[in-house]
Amino acid sequence: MLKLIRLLLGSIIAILDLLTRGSKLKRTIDSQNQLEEEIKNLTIYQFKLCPFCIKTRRALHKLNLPIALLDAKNDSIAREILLEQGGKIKVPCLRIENDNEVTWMYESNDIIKYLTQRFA
Ligand SMILES: N[C@@H](CCC(=O)N[C@@H](CS)C(=O)NCC(=O)O)C(=O)O
Repeated sequence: MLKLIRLLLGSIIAILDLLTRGSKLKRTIDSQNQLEEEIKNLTIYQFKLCPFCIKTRRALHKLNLPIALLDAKNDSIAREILLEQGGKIKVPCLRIENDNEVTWMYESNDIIKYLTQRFA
């Protein structure tokens, strides 16, 4: 029953999000291309209907950041990697790869703040 309510609420939030999304941040073709190179070492582990993930995807849309998204509910490999390397199954989680170092950032507010500071 709780699962059904979550599914229903998640679906309503996802539809409202799609209907109320504003416009994307506009960049020149060159700066968008450069940014797309920079975001290649970023990945977001998420669930489709999690409200915190929807909030994060909304920020990605606004910032025009086509970061790779992995479905940690249905993709068993992504789920296992999140658990083993990130440390827990909690979404959204941003994986940041810098040279030889990998950081797993949990908490939607922290993720949005980090992306906004870096790319807005
Ligand atoms: N405060 C966290 C809350 C994240 C959260 O509670 N995510 C839920 C999904 S909505 C989760 O990962 N639950 C673990 C699970 O379902 O296994 C945030 O803002 O990111």
